[in-house]
Amino acid sequence: MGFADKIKNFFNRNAVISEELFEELTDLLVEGDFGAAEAYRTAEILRERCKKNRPASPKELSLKLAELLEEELKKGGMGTDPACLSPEGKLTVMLLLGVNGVGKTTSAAKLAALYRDTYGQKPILAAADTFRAAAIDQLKIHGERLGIRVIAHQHGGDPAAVVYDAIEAARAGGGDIIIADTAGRMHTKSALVEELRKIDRVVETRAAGARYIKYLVLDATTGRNALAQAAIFNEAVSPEGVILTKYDSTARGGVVFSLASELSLPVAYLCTGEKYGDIGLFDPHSYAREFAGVE
Ligand SMILES: Nc1nc2c(ncn2[C@@H]2O[C@H](COP(=O)(O)OP(=O)(O)OP(=O)(O)O)[C@@H](O)[C@H]2O)c(=O)[nH]1
Ligand SMILES: [Mg+2]
Repeated sequence: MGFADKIKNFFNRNAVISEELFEELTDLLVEGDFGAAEAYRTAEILRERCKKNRPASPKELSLKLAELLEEELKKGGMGTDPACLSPEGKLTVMLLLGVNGVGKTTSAAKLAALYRDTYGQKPILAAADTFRAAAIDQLKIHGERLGIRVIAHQHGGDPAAVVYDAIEAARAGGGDIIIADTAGRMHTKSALVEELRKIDRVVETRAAGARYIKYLVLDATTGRNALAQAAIFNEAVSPEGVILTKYDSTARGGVVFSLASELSLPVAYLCTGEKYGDIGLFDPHSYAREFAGVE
């Protein structure tokens, strides 16, 4: 049984609100990818709140949990519009970072489609993952399917030069938003930081005043491992936010609460499938309710 069904069953029971119930809930939160200390703290706050205002049933308790989790997400900065949506008509440069296979290229294509179709912007995709030969073709195929321009160089080329050309193309009237796919992997942290510094300099000099946003892409199915990746990237490159992918299969999703409480790193977008439309702005209210099994 998946986690979503487990938590639903837990709250759908006909049980009294007892100490055992809180202990069971603590274990369940850990199973849902909460850290142990955080699960304990969450159950403790909930227990305190229930003393003042006793829920009549586990179902009512699930509503209280959802409320508490939503507060925690908002405290961690989630649910505010990402800077890229402010209506200033400035060029936006988005860089997608993350370890192998988390969904960077797919998310770049999804974002491009979203910005064009929902926000009426003209996106340019930049194939700044020049590390892997197939990566460039993969992005080009997305571009062709979507009818969105892709700026690409040869395999092994300089990612900063790709971003440079994408900025030139946008300045020449070809776009409002550049979405750059990167190799983003950490063969070494210093190599990653060095590569990003070069891109930073290109953006600063060629697109001064642009909104420049680094998103860390994390795979929800990797559980607590995603938090470890986030901690490393947070320290090395301070991304503005997270794109959480693959929140559609067996993902348990509790790691998002740790991103909020431990790193204050907001999730900006949630991806729920492989199709272009399977992306949306992260909504703390519905995320917390879904996690707590509230229908
Ligand atoms: N189910 C599901 N699959 C996804 C999602 N996002 C990406 N994928 C799949 O995950 C796999 C890897 O996605 P990519 O976009 O190639 O990942 P990447 O980070 O660019 O990978 P590298 O370039 O190899 O580092 C592909 O099979 C995608 O279809 C999602 O939200 N849900
Ligand atoms: Mg890729």
